[in-house]
Amino acid sequence: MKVYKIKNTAIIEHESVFYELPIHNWDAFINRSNLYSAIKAELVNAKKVNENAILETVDPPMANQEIWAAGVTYLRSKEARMDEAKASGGDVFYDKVYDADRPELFFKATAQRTVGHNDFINIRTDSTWDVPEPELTLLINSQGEIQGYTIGNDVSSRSIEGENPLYLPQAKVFERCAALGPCIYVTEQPLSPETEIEIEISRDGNIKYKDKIAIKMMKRKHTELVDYLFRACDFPNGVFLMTGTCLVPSDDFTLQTNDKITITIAPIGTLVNYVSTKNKN
Ligand code: DO4
Ligand code: MG
Repeated sequence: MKVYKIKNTAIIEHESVFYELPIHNWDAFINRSNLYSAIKAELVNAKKVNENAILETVDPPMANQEIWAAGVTYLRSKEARMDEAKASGGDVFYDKVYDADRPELFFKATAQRTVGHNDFINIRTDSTWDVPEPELTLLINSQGEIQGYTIGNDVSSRSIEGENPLYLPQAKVFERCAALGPCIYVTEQPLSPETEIEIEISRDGNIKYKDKIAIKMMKRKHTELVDYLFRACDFPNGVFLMTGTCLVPSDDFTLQTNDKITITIAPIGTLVNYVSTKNKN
C-alpha cells in the first residue's frame, strides 16, 4: 500500500482504492510495528476518496523523523568519489570505507531542510559542481524494523566534497538539500532485489542524463545499515535512511537552476523536483 501525506491527512492507496485518514500525529501513525497490518485495519472505517485527492504537491511523508544516509554502498559511488577526491589525497578513504566492516553513515536532514514531490531542491551558491543522488530510502521504526520504502534525493556538492572529505557535512546539509516522497510504500515483505532505481534529468525539455540500476548491485544489506545506525542512536519517532547512490552523471555534468529531476522506483512511484538556488525557505 502507498501512504501519502497531505497536511493532516493520510491518503492511502490500497489495491487500487483510495482512502482518507485524518492524522493527528504523523510520528505515531508511521512509527509502528506491523505498519502494513495496522493501516489495513484502519481502512475498514476510512472514507473512500477519488484518486484526485492526491494533489500535484504532496508533503514529504515525514514529521519529526531525521533523515540519515549511507554512502559508498555501490561500486560506482566509490569510483566517482575517488576521482573527485584524488587531488586532495582524500580518495583513499572512499576506497577503504567501501570494504570496511563499518559503513559510512551520515546525518542528512530534518523536515525543515526537506522538500516533497514537485517542490524545489536547492544547490549551494558557493558550489560549482552539483548532482542529485537518487536513493532508495528506508522507513525504520523506533524498534529498528524496516516498515516501508520511499524515494530520496541526497542532493550533493561534488566540488565541496572533493576538496576535502572533512567538508562532507557542508556538501550534504543545507537548505532544501533533501527531497523525499511522493509516498511511503508500506509492505509486508522486503522489496525485490530486482527493483530498479531510474533517474532522468532534463533541461529546457532536453534530457541531459538518464540511467537506471537494480538495487541488487548494492554491496551492503539494508539490515546491516540499520544495525549500525541503531548501535548508538535512539529514534523515538522512527527514522528515514537513504541507502546510497549508484547513478552518477559524467564529470562534465552539473545541475543548473530549473533543471527537472525525475526519480522513479516502480513499486513506490515517481519523485519530481526542480532546481533553485534559494538559500532560505
Ligand atoms: O562519501 C560521500 C557520500 C556518499 C554518498 O552520498 C553516496 O554514496 O550516496
Ligand atoms: Mg548519497
